[in-house]
Amino acid sequence: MRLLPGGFSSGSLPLPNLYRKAMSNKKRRNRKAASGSSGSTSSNSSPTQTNVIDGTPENYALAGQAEDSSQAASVDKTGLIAYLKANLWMVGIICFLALGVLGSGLKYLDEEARREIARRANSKGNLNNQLEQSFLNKVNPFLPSPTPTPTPQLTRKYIYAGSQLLAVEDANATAAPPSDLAIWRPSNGEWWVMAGTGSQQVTQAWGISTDKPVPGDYDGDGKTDFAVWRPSDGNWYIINSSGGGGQLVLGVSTDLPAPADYDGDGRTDAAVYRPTNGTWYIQQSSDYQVVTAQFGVSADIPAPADYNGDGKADIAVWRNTDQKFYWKNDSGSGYQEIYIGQGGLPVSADYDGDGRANFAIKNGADWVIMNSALSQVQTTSWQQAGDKAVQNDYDGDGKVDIAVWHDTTGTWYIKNSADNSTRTVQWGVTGDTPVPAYYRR
Ligand SMILES: [Ca+2]
Ligand SMILES: [Ca+2]
Ligand SMILES: [Ca+2]
Ligand SMILES: [Ca+2]
Repeated sequence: MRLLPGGFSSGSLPLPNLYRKAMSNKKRRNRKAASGSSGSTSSNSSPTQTNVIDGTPENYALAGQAEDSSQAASVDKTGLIAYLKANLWMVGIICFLALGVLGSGLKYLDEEARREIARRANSKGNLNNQLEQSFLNKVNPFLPSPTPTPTPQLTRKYIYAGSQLLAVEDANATAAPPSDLAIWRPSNGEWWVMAGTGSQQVTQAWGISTDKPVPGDYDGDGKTDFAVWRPSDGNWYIINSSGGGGQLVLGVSTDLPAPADYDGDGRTDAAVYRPTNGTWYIQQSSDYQVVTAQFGVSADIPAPADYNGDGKADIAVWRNTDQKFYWKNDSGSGYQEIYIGQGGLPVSADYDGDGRANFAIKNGADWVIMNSALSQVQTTSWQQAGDKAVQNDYDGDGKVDIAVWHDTTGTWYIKNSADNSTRTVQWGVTGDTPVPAYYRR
């Protein structure tokens, strides 16, 4: 073994202070045995002795100068491995600190990536995609990816009026809800609305025997409201389907009630036709003003409906002696005569589903319906002459169905416009008044 100046062997070159302090006593003894000029052989090294054995700063410099670089590297590696083996706890701490620094770095990068994605998403007005948010998930394949949120497959439409839910409809199905079968019983003032699929029947006591039922959507929530008009004092009593109720005074005992949405605000307006002077009195729901219009003669029957499809009910009367409808234009003072060619009772409604009511009458068992072009009538015979007309859209196809109610049996006969099939339902008894509408919509 080649001795180095200062008495150290090449196999025991002094390590940097950090390593030196932790060297084992066994190695120190070996080095001392190899040194021929060591001042002490005692194993009980005093601080002074330790300094001598391990060398002074001058010794380190001498040793470094004497060694060639390859030898020094080899010795360093051997010493380092030995040192690491002997100090696993410190290695553990160092590794732990290093991992902590690495983890902090990755976490910072991850958060920065999230912020950047959020900035880009916000600038586009798009929602963040959870899958794209995590930088860690991209660089670390062992982290579980978030389960992708399924794209909602909406098949239903939620229809609101303000905050109130009006209807839930299947977007793929017919949008128009079917009309309810309903009767009003004058003897006790009860309303009976037949149950539909998945719904309960509705009963409501509202009105007295001398009242006249005037159902309509007075609060504009899309559902028909129970309402009666009392001829004796002209009072209208309304239960709003959205809650609460309404009461107003309009009309005298000889008037004929003619409620409809004349101002087109989506709410039914209370209205009467006064045969004695041929005048219409309409309380507009939009401003509560009562507007009047002189249109008709004493024998006329009011037949208001939206004939031109502008969303406003139009004033019109049926004059049986002329076999004509008289239709007041929405604007101006003009009017139009529609000749049907037969006598009967008016049953105007939108039978062809074009959004415009058709002028129509029921003559005995025959339904005589004018087309929207006012060019020709179509006649359909349906059930018996004495039946009451109860036309409405019962099959929900957007077209009003020809239908009658047979008083002696309380039976409804509906001619479904969708497929021309016949629906027969018993609902009500003799003496009831049929009042079909959209109560449960
Ligand atoms: Ca309503
Ligand atoms: Ca209105
Ligand atoms: Ca109109
Ligand atoms: Ca229909």
